[in-house]
Amino acid sequence: MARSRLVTDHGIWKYFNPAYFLGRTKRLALLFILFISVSMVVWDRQTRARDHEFEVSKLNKHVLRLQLMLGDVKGVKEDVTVRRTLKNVKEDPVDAQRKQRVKEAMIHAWSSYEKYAWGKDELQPQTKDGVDSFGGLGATIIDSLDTLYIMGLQEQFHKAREWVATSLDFDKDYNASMFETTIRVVGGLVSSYDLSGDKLFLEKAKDIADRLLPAWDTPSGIPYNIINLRHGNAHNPTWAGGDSNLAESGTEQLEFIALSQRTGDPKYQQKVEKVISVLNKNYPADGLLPVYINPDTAKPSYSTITFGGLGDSFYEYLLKVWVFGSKSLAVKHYREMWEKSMNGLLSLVKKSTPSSFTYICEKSGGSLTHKMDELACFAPGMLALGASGYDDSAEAKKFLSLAEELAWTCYNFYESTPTKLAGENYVFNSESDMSVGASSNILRPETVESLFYLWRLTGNKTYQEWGWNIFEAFEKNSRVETGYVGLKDVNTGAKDNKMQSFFLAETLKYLYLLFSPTTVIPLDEWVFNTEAHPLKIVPWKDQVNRGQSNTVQQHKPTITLRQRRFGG
Ligand code: DMJ
Repeated sequence: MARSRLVTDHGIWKYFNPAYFLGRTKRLALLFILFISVSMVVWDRQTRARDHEFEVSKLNKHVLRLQLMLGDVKGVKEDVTVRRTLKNVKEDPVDAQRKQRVKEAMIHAWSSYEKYAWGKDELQPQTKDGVDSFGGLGATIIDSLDTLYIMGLQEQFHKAREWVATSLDFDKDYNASMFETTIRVVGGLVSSYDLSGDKLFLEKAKDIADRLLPAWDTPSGIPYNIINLRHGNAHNPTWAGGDSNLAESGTEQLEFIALSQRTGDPKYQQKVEKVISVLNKNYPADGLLPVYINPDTAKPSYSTITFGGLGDSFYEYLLKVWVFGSKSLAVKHYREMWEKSMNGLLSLVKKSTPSSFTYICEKSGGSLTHKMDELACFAPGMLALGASGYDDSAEAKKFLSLAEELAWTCYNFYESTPTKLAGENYVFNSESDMSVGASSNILRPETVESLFYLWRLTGNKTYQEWGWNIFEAFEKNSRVETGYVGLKDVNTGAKDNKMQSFFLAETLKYLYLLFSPTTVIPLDEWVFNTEAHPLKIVPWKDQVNRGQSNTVQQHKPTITLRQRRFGG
């Protein structure tokens, strides 16, 4: 006690004792002035820090704007690598502005993924974390590589490339979907190789493709749809009753043929081309295959026929391999099969009442179901792309106008809901046109994909307007601070918690290209895989002995759709 008193009464400690100031008014006043001065200095510093932060955030926004502009200049440089120059291309100012807005959306989606889910397959924006929906292969990174490249987002592209170099590991004890892995991972990597010339992407594509190859080792050559990436054992899901699914078994041709062409190793091409020859042996007269096939016998099982989920991209690839094979004799059978299937498609086409919307039915056991998936909205784009290949110009016109009618229907899938975003599928009832069936929207690309093809091939700016309206609806309903989410219900706008990797791979890429000059990824030099990864058309070599002549003979279109080279 005595010691503590001594301490407070002497030295510096006395100033902390209020009793000391009793009767020492001058000192008290001095202390007060000192206190006020210190407070003002502190307050001033805080205000300055706040002002500084505000200035920094303003500058950051400015830097972002400059980066976007710089990206455009770099974009010009990169377009040279895709063998075109934008020199002399006069961009429509509205298109240019819209393109910038889509690019900004990509930056938002990408930076949210970078911040909350880096290395995971997909971002969950609401819970601000990631989820491994595809076995932990960084699906969003691989799916985004070429979009970043095409948009001129170099810094982001290089960071993604570094992740592929240092962290991408396929040696996983994981039962992967060989379809999803092919279209996203093999497709994304080969496309990045084609765009950048960086061998790393090709090596990685080879690594994953080698792990998928045992899936084709079945008695018929029709692949199993699930394969373990480490052990290579393959099977079909039990819910499919042991059968393989049509779309999942017939949507690997572009990626694996491209891989054989680029590596010089025919094994990839052989496996996937065999699937088509096997199916072609008993191809039905109407070219419509049910969605399940027995992998032992290659015989179709009794099941639905559809251009929606489970059927869709099989038909898409018949046409695209024909384009990818430079429309040569070697790929003639793909075109023949596709034309048969398009005649079959005509038998599924109906018109709604009272508004006469054209739609594609499904078929089960000989009878039509008046239901159409949004997934089937890839068909207008496919029909437009294939129309110019008909020898008969009347056929070409017929299929192009069918494409245009279907695109109008698909656009109305969006326009007709309160959020202006499409539901997952629609039912058509007599006298009431269409109504939403499954009401979710998971940021799918098919309609904007078709609008992109129709815009490129017809030059009709209406398709750009429709695409812009859809983009604005995504901005309004799906954009959140931490990325983009789907909707659980397009009627109420209730949000889900997933930013699908195809939103960055496809939806935003097709929207960006919809407002870009047509010299960017021209359709006579590139073919988009079903995940929107562009693959470069290269001279078709006969890597596989198909037992037929392989003379490259260009198929001459009887009508030329507008494949304009310069934007307008
Ligand atoms: C994508 O993975 C591909 O477009 C596939 O062909 C269908 N499903 C999604 C997008 O909806």
